[in-house]
Amino acid sequence: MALVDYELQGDIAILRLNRPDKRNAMNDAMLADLGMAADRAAGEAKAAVICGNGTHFSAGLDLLEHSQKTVMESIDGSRSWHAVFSRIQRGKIPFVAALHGAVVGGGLELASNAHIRVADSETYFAMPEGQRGIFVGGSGSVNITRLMGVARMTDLMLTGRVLSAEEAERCAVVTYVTEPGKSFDKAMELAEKIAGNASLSNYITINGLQRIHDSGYDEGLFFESMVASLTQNTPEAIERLQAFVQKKAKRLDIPTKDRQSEDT
Ligand code: 1HE
Repeated sequence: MALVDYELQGDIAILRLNRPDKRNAMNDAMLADLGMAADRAAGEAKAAVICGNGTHFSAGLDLLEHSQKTVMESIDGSRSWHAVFSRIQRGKIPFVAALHGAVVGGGLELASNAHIRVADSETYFAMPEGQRGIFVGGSGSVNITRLMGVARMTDLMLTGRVLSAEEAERCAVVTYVTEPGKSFDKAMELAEKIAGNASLSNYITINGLQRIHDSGYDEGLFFESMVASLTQNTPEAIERLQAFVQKKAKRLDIPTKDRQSEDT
């Protein structure tokens, strides 16, 4: 049985962590399945949703398997998490994480490598590494810290504090909170929208934005100009720009109640 279920629905790949009896704790076999599923999605989908089967998104690293590893095996393990998660974060297509239940330790590290995170209102988040006597190894010190900042990450890691979905939204760990049980539907809705964008725009957004943010001010602006001109000169961009000029483009989804009509 695959530890990550894979399904293609139209342009959207759906990756479901599939070890619900162990709360989707990530062991080496599941990580390998996740890598294969991410590669398959990159080859045939325009966007992906990652979620968890059962009552929780993920309880993080499989602590039983981890407790049997030598120092060198742990280093290898951590580097494998980095390699697989990079194929998600810096791959070809955007990933939306649909979160529910526990999003803990390595589960939050995985979610932090998606490009958008949606949680239902009962989701909770924690980094219990300190309590377990370990440190993050799945890119959390970089990627979760990028989302919430060093001060909050330090707090979570030192105190084991559990954040609610509402608190997670306030510190930008998630950008959408839904009713209980609805995070997957919302994630699919977002993935459909994303899949409708020009694929090069999506590619540059997921591969360029964070790199620009990490670079110096001047380098960032220069890189921005280069990728902007590269993007706008593709046939897909030219066609979309023409559609706008000819008033054939879809309008913005402005959230007003009295909007009369939606253009096609
Ligand atoms: C596990 C794991 C796991 C559950 N590794 N087996 N992560 C943690 O420290 C979180 C540990 N887990 C929990 O706190 C709880 O399981 C939950 C709050 C997530 C869910 O509670 P609950 O009541 O729904 O489930 P449970 O009864 O605690 O667990 C069900 C089974 O899953 C049980 O196995 P069973 O054989 O006794 O049925 C648990 O042992 C098993 N299970 N979580 C292994 N994590 C790359 S570095 C990342 C570092 C980290 O991720 S540190 C944080 C690790």
